[in-house]
Amino acid sequence: MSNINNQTQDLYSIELVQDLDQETAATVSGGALVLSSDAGGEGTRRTFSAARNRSLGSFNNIASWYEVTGNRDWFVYTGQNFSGRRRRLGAGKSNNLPASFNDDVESARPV
Ligand SMILES: [Ca+2]
Repeated sequence: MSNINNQTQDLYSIELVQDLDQETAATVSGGALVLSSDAGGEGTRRTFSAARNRSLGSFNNIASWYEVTGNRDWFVYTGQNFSGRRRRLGAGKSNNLPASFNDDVESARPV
């Protein structure tokens, strides 16, 4: 009986470790997307580094400028849950968002 319990625990442990590894790998390889509320990197800045940012929360429809750190491109979307229009932002780049995405980004993820 104690063997069964131990095995069950081991399985949970393995699952947790795998989840952490995937999250960590995505974070490391994906770098981060830095957004700011005003053009030119001014205003309030927020850094997104999760593999899947289904909603930017209080930062929805606010970003006017971006910077992509790390070596992976990012997608930003005008809708939550990666819906609406999509724009690819190049790794290592920073710029004002194009007019059609200005104050209109609600989700983001590394490519
Ligand atoms: Ca703005």
